[in-house]
Amino acid sequence: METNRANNLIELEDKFGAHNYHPLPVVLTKGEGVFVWDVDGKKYFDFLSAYSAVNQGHCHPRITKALIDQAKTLALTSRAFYNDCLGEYEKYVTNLFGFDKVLPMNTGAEAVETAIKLCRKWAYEKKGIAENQAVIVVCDGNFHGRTTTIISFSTDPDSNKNFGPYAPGFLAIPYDDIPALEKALKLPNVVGFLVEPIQGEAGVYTPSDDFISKARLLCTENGALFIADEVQTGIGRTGSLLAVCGNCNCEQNCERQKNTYNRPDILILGKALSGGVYPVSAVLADDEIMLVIKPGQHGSTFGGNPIAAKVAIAALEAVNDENLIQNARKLGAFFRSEMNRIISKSDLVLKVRGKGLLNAIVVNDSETGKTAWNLCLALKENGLLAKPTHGNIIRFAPPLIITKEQITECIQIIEKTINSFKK
Ligand code: IF1
Repeated sequence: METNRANNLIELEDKFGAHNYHPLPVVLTKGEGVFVWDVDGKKYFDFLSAYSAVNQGHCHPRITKALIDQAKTLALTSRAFYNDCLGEYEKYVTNLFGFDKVLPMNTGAEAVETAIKLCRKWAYEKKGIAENQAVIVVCDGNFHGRTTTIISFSTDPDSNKNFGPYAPGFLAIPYDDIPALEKALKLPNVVGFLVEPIQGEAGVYTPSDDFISKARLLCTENGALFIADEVQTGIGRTGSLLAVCGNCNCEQNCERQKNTYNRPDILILGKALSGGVYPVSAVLADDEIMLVIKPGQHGSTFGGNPIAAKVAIAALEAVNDENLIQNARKLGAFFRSEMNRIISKSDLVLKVRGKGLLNAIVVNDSETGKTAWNLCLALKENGLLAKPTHGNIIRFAPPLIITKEQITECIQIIEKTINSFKK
């Protein structure tokens, strides 16, 4: 039950803020690791991680130190001048993911827009596609951000209704449908395939095991660019450094070379690239693609700023030094097996699906999602914060630093809430 202070703060947002969200009725004031606290001092497990931006845990000391130290030294130069942080970050991140170059941006949507521009320009200048004729294949149920170009190819009315006219040059096919992709890639002027390795917003749809590897191969065979949107699935979330890595063994310090794993032609990162303390996104590609953009042809005021550079290095080092990939893989499997045990004894929840610590349950609910919403309210009362994605699906995505003891406690909260839930 919200107290006066919480209600007053909710009223302020209602009166003075746009109504572009419908948050769960909880007002947070502090975050640390896997925990957040509301204004009345109640402590919760955060099972959303700011949509996987806080993989390293809230206010990670190493990342916030990098933010504070750099913010007190040199925050923003613009790219009109060089600075002493960007080059080192660019070297670090391109080595880590195995690409020639990185184009630094700020939000995930900006990085997706950058990838679209790179793909189109590469098609016109390297592939000889007639100008303004490029077509990029996308998937039904996609979520890649909220700019007008990106919502132009969304298949979700909530994302695109009444925001037209829509940008041309996109063709949607069913997700996880290799025959449909094979057919689409043979159509004239098709130059790229933009895909989430797991569809997060659509409801944590994990595709067939061979979908990504077959898609990668088909793009190669058809001379189209394989563009992986790892904004939500990347940086350890699915139990690999990248979801496109599939089940390769991240235990060793994998040498991510140019012909290993299902290496995309363009890789899009965001969210946990900063551990949630600062907007940082990135687009990685090899010279043949990246160098089609010449000076003055793309950029942004904050893209590649010194704070972003230092924060991103700290955020990526934390993932590696704290073995968060391995932890996500191990505890994700444990979480799903425990959820399956709970589901087998309940008719409230139909299934659990996901990979690593990106999971979701499908609630036995009408499309309105009322039951899923009320279940999240009950989870909140029991000390765990999660929120329904589309209708009857609840995403469960704790920070990757969560321990076995903590996730066991969360599973107990979820089990108790499901068993005592009255529709
Ligand atoms: C909201 C969803 C998740 C993303 C993928 C690009 C972006 C996102 C795969 C754009 C962003 C965020 C946006 C946020 C809620 C959240 C979300 F529900 F919207 F769809 F995570 F599933 N690619 N996802 O998931 O990155 O510009 O936001 O930095 O808009 O409500 P961004």
